[in-house]
Amino acid sequence: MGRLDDLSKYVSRVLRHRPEDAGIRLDEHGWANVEELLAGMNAAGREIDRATLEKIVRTDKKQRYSFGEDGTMIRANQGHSIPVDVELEEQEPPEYLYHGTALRFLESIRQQGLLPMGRLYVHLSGDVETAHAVGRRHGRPAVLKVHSGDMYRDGQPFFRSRNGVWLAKKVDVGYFEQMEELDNS
Ligand code: HQG
Repeated sequence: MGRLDDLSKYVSRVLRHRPEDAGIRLDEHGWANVEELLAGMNAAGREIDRATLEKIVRTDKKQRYSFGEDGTMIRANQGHSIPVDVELEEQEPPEYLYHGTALRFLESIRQQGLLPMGRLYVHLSGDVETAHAVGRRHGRPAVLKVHSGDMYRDGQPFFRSRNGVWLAKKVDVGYFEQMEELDNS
C-alpha cells in the first residue's frame, strides 16, 4: 500500500472511530479542526501536511471526506462508529438496494436482520458489484437484495451520504433475500 493510502486509512480511523488516537475531538457534527488533526497526526508519528491532506481528500476513490466551507474543518462523510450527526440527507430509496456481507454472517443475519453492528447505520449500495466488493472485505462474500421500496413505504427512513452510500438504521427479516452467488468471488 502506498504512503497516501496508509495516511488515508489513518485519517479515516481518526475521523470515524478513534479521534483520541490523534489527540483530537470531533464536534457534534463530526467535524475536526484541520490544524489540530495535522498537528495530532504529526505528533503521533504520521507525517502529513495540509497539501497532502488536501490531496487525500481530493483523490479518495470513495470520496470519504469533506472539508467545511472555509477549509478549516474536515469530517468523514459516513462510516462512523462514534455518535455524531453528519447531517445526512433523508431520501426516498430506489425499489432495491444491495448489501454485501460474508457468507459466515448469513445465519445470524437471517435471524436478527441486518444491524449496524459497530457503526451507526447499515450500509447499502445501489448496485450489486459495489455490494459484492464490500462483502469481500469480510471473507467469502454474499450479496443481499434489500426491498428498500417496501421498507420505505412501511415507514423506515433512508439516508444518503454525500459520497452516495445509502444508510438505514436496520433491515428487518422479511425485507431481504440472498442473491445467487457470483462466480468471480
Ligand atoms: C454484518 C466500507 C451478523 C454486515 C464499505 C457486515 C461500506 C451482521 C458486518 C462501509 C448482522 C459489519 C461499511 C447480524 C450485519 N449478524 N453480522 N445481525 N448485521 N452484519 O464493516 O457494511 O472503505 O461495519 O453484513 O465500503 O461491511 O470503510 O460494515 O458484514 O460502505 O469507506 O456485520 O465500510 O467503506 O461490517 O461496511 P462493517 P460494512 P470504507
